[in-house]
Amino acid sequence: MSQHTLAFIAIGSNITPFEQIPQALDWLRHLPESSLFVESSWYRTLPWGMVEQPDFVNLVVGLKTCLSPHSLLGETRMIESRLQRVRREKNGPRTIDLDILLFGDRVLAEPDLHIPHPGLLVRDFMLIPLIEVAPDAVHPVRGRPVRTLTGQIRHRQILERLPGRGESAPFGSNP
Ligand code: PH2
Ligand code: MG
Ligand code: MG
Repeated sequence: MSQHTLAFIAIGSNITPFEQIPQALDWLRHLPESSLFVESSWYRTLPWGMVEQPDFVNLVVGLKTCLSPHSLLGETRMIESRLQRVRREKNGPRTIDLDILLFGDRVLAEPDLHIPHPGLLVRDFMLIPLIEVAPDAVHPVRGRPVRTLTGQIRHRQILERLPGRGESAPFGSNP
C-alpha cells in the first residue's frame, strides 16, 4: 500500500460485547485499501455519560489505510449498522461504537467528523489503549506524542484490563 496513513479507531460496546467486538474486528480486517496492524488489550470500563447502563468493553485498533477520512467514516458507519447499532439515547447502551481518534496528522472540524476525536485526551478508555499500541503517535493539535498527554484525563472509567484480548476469564485468574 503506497501513500497510506495510520489511523486509530476506538471501539466500544456494552451490549453483548464479547460477540460484537470480534465481529467488528473481522469487518475492520476486511476494509478496502486498508490493513489492521495493531489491536490493544480490551478494557472493562464504567459507563461514562449515562451512568445507569452496563459496563463497557473498550479497545483501540490501528489501521494502515489509503481511504480518505470521510470514506473511513462511511466504512465504520456501515460496520455499525451491520451490527445493528440502534441510536436510542445519546451516550446510551450500544452494540458497537467505532470512533476515529486520529487520522495521520489530519485535523478536521466538520459537522459529522472531528479529528482528533474531542474525547481523546479526556477519556481514559480512549487514550490509555491508544498509548498502549502507539505511544509515539503525535497528536496533531498538541504536537506531542500521546504518551505525554495523560494530564488532561477527566473521565477515569477503566476498571481492569481483560486478559487474553477479552476472553472472559476473571481478571487475575490462572489459565
Ligand atoms: N461511549 C459513549 C458513552 N459512554 N462509556 C464507556 N465506558 N465507554 C464508551 O465507549 C462510551 C461510554 C458514547 O460514545
Ligand atoms: Mg463514542
Ligand atoms: Mg461514535
